[in-house]
Parts: sequence; C-alpha cells; structure tokens
Amino acid sequence: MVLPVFAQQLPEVQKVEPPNWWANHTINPVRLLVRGENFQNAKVVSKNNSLKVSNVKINLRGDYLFFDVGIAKNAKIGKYEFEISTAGGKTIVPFEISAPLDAKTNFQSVTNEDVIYLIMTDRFANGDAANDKDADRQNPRAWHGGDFKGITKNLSYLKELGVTAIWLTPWYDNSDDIINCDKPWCPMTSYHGYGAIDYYGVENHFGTLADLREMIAAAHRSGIKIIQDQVANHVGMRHPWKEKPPLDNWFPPFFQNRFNNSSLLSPNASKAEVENTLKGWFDFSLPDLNQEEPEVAKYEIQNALWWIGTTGISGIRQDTIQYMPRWFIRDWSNAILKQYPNFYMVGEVFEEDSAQTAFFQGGKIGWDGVDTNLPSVFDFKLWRTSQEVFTGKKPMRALRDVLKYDGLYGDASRVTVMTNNHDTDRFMSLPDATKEGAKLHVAFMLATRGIPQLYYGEEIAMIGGHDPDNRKDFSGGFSGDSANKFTKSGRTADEQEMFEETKAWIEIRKKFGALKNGKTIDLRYDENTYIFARQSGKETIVVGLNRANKSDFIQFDAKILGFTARKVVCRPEGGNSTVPLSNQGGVDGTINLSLPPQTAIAYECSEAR
Ligand SMILES: [Ca+2]
Ligand SMILES: [Ca+2]
Ligand SMILES: [Ca+2]
Repeated sequence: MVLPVFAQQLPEVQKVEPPNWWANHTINPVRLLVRGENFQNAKVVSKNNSLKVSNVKINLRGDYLFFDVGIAKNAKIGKYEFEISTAGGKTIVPFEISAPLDAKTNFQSVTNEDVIYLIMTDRFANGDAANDKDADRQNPRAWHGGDFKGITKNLSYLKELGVTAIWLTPWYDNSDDIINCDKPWCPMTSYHGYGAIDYYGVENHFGTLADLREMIAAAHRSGIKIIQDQVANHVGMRHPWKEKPPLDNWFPPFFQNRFNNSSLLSPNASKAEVENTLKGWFDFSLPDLNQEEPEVAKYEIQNALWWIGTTGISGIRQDTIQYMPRWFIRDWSNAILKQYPNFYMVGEVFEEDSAQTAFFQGGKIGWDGVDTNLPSVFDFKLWRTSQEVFTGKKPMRALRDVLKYDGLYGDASRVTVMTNNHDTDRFMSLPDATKEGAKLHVAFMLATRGIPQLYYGEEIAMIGGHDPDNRKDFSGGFSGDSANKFTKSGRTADEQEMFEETKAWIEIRKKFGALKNGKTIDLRYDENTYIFARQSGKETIVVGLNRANKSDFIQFDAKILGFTARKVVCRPEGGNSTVPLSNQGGVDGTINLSLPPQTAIAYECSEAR
C-alpha cells in the first residue's frame, strides 16, 4: 500500500500587521503578524541588510506567522520585502519604513489647557455621500452617513465654540453587516465602531486612511487636536480572528462576564472572581482578548503606537480599560510614554466610585504593586453627582463631597471631567432638567479641576434618553435637515443661550491659568451653593455656583486665600452675569461677593494697589 503524499501548497500572504514602521523608534525590533495560508515550516529572510529577521513563529494551522524585524538606525525610508519559503514554494511579505510625521505639529499632548469635545463620527455631519453604504437615518441603530469629511467641514463651528481637542468614537474598520433578529434593537449595525474587525483598517463609512489624515491635518491647522478611541479589550464578532485565532489562547474561552467590577479594586477578591471580570466576554458577540498571551500584548501595544505614528493624534481614549490586567495597562502606558513623553491617555473606568476610578490612574502604586502610569481616567462620580445636583436631587455640597476624595488619585488635576458621553442620557432628558441646571452643570465642569470633556450637541441643549436616543444626528450636518444648528440663525433662542454659556465658560477657562492648573480651595458648600477658589501663583479665581432662584452672597476673610492687603478687589467674569463691577471688593480684609440666582459666576480677585 502506498500512502498518498500531499505536496504543500504555495504559501500565501493576505495581511501584514503592522504594514510599516519607523527607523529609530523606541519599539525595535517590531514584531510582525502575517495572515495567510500554508506557512508550515516556513523560513523567513530579509531581502535587505537594513532589516533583520528573528524569532519566527508559526501557528499549528500554518495560517499565521510571527517574526521580529530589527530595523537599522540608518534604514532608508521606502519599500522592503521579506521572502517566505516553504516546501510548497516562495512568496513575499511587503513592508515599509515610513517617514515620521513632523513632531512640531503632531503628537501634541492633550493637557489642562484643552477642552475636549466628543463626536460620534456617524452622527455629526455627512461630508461624503459616496461612503453612505446602507445608510438609514430612520433607524437609530443603522449607519447615518456621518464621516471624516463632515467633521473637516465643520471645524469652524468647533473653533467658534472654543474646544481644542476632539475625541472621536472608534474609527477601526467594523463589519458592514446589518444584523437582523427578533429583538427590538434589530436591525442593527456597528455604526458606533466598538466592534473592530481590523485593528489596522479605517471604517469605510467614515472614509479612507487618507481622509482621516486629511481631517487630522485640517484640525491641527485650526488648533484642534484629535483623540482616538481605542478598544484593546475585545474585538467584534466578525473579526477573522474569531473563527481562526492566530494562537489557541488568543481569546479566553467564552464565558459571560458578570461585571463584578469591584473585584478588580478589592485585595480580598477571589482569584476566580477577578478572572471572570478580566477574561469574561461582554457577551458572545465581543471576543475578549487575552493579554496574558505575550503575542496579544505585544500586538496591542504596537497597534496603539502605529496609530499615533501614522496619524499624528494627540491622545487615546481607551475603552473599558479596567477589564484588562493592570500590569498590561502599565506596559501599554509605558510603551506609549517612552516614545511620546507627556502623551495623553484616558481610561474608561465606568464606575461612580472615586476609589475605583482613582485606582486605575497612574502616579500611585496600588496594593498589587502596580502603578499603571495611565495619565488620566474619566471622573464618572463627579459627572453623576453634578447631574444630580443640578437637577435638584442632591444638595450642592455633594459636589464638594466628591472632590474631598481627590487625594485618592495619583494626580487629580489630570482627571478628565465629563459633562456627558455617548453611553449616558443627555442632560436635558434627565428628570427635572432645566436650562438653568444645564448651564450650571457645564460651568461647573469647566471650572473644576481636571481636563474638561463635552459631548456633541449638549452645547445646544440637545435632548436624548438611553442609547441610541442620546446619539441623534447633529441637525445641519445632514442633507435635508430642517435647521442648521452649526449657525446662529439655525438655533432657537434657548439653544443659542446654551451655546453662549458654554462658549463663555470655555473662554473664562482659557483666560485664567488658575482655572486650568490651580489648586482648589473650598469656601462654602451647602444646600444651594458651592463656592470655591482656584489659585495658581498670584492668580485667584473665586467660582460661585448658586442654584437657588434668589440672590445670595458670601463674605469671608481675605486671609483665607492668602491675601494680606487691606483691600482686595474681585471682578466678575461669569457667563451671563449682570453683576455690577462696583462693590465686589472688600476692605479691612473682608471679601464680599454676590451670587446671582441660578447662575455660575467667576470672580478674579487681587490685592488693590
Ligand atoms: Ca458619508
Ligand atoms: Ca466597515
Ligand atoms: Ca478582558
């Protein structure tokens, strides 16, 4: 009997990740992951002396190949090739050494000088009808057509408002499939971007990589930085890895995450509970990545750096960050900060608990011996409390009762304070919401410590309940819209009032370093008022928030703020305040400030000469 002999088929390369890299980068060698067929027993050689191949690894199915590429310092910019040879033949892996982007205009960190504006790309403005595949604006879970060109077109609106950074929901390529089911949320699509099918691809509904880079360059010319939304915890169901993972342990086996998130904070949690929270899948449609596999960790860290190097972005918002091991957050942060010191990364730790959000910010070693080095986290506790306070559900002193825990943070001044986001109900749709409350809420977020982040449409008092109702199209961004809210003439009086209040507080914040970087000193916190100073060097700003429908005033000893002169003058800067300029000072060391009803006001106080 003669056993049949199967000749090995020709090796075939389908995808190279990353497709390019840079010489003199802090990551060297870079590790390539090549997807294809028939890689069994492959040998890989570099066809150019500037690039060296090592550590070749092939998975059991022979459809994924890993190898290190050492890049010579003097490697020239241009196209390169690696040759793969097997018993079945030879093929080429294309690669490129790219020119680095200009560091003078790119990779600018997002700091306390900035005001961030969150845009859901699909819902902001449609600048290119050619990419509107299957768009259906009647279905809140379908693609609506918004894209990079739509953002580029409306940069002047953002500039007028005064924001200096845009956080865009994920632009990785997601599946174009329309999911049908018998549930009320079907048919649905991946318009939101949180189900990557290609970590190196750009969503075709938003444009091409070239469109993205053009949008970023245009934003930079307008003085606006870009923050990418990255999702390293999980991929989308239609990612090719789902059916054929590069390694057997690429994803933990499916088990449902019970979201016992506090197990991540507690030193007393069982290993099993922590394991469920870190490795459990959000649901069957979101395969959870296993960062304990070094190839996964390496892939994700390189991917983050590839996007920064390729697009010139200034920051990263990392989705659902707490569901990844803290040592991975540290390694990821360290790798980015090594290449781009001072880079801004903000983690989503969706917990209304300062102890838990603080645990994930860097600058402090946790009980587990890990300092994540993560520059920023969102302050979900302050966000919720501010909503509750300014819709009348909690006393004003509740704001101070959140901020009193600032010592838990590695650096509370770099926490990202959010007015709202795409996962939460819009302010004007909260029970008992009023225009006055919305104005106080945004003023407080722009005056308190941290880096403020706004959500598109809140500046014109848009309404919207639970997801996806909170993700409505920005009126004026799509053809056929009855009103163009990007212009004053398209806005109602109330919308214009909200726009002006937001813009005014952004301007006040820009004017005073103390509001951006100063320390906070509480002056009064009670049922209806919260008054605090922000102080930096010789600059003192007193912020007064009065939610009552009658005037109030505060009188205090100027020494509390370190003044020694007998006369201190405080000049009002507040939003739409009508407080007269006179009689706001103090003599004999006393400061008297009036607090108009339902108003946020800022006073600049200084010693009279
Ligand atoms: Ca479009
Ligand atoms: Ca797509
Ligand atoms: Ca996880």
